[in-house]
Amino acid sequence: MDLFFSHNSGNSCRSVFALHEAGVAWRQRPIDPRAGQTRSLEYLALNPMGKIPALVDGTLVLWESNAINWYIAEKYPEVRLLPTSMEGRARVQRWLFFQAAHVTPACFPILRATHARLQAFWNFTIDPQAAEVGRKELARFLPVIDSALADREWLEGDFSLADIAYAPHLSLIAEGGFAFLPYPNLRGWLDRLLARPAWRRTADLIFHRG
Ligand SMILES: N[C@@H](CCC(=O)N[C@@H](CS)C(=O)NCC(=O)O)C(=O)O
Repeated sequence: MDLFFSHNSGNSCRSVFALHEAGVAWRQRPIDPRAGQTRSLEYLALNPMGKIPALVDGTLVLWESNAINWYIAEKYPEVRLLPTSMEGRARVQRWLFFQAAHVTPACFPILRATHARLQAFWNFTIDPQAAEVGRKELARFLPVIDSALADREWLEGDFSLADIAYAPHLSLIAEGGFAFLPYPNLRGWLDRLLARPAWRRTADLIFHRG
C-alpha cells in the first residue's frame, strides 16, 4: 500500500494515524503541494482534485481520508478499528460525516488564523471574521461530542475510526490556543487520543518533519 501525503496536512494525518494504529506495512509517498506536486499529471491521475491524501493498493486508487481509513479498517478487521455490529458501524459513519461536513470545516478558519507553522507552510490568508464564524459553529458542534463522551472513553465505546477522524483538526486548533475549557469530557478524550503511540508517530511524521 502506498499513501501519498503532505507534511503539515491534517487530512493526510488522519489516514497516517489509521495506518499507524493498524500497524501494517505501507510505503510513504510524501509530496509537496508548494512545489506543485499535487498538480502534476501523474498525481492528478490518482486524485483528480489534486488533494491529499490518496492511497494506492494494487488496482485500487482511493482518495478522501475517511474512505481510505474505512478501507484500512475492513482490510485488517483483526485490528478492530470498526465495531462488529451493523448498528455500531452506522454510528461510526455518523461521526465521520459529522467531522467531515461540520467540525473540520469550522476548525479550518480558526487554525488558519491561529496556527503559525501551518500559516507559514500553506501561506494561508487570515480572515478573523471567518475564524469567529468557525468559533460560533464549534460552540454548537462541540457540546454534542462532549455529551457523547460523558460516560465513555471513546466515541463508540471502543477506540475506532470515529476517534481517529477528529484528532488532526482538533489538535491543530488546540495548538493555536483554542480553549476547550467548557468541554471537559472532550478535552480528556483529546488528551487520550494525543497520548496514543500511533498518534505520536503520526504527528512526528506529518507535523515535525515538513
Ligand atoms: N475531505 C478531504 C480533504 C482533503 C484536503 O482538503 N486536503 C488538503 C490538505 S489538508 C489539500 O489537499 N489541500 C491542497 C489543495 O486543496 O489543493 C479528505 O478528508 O481527504
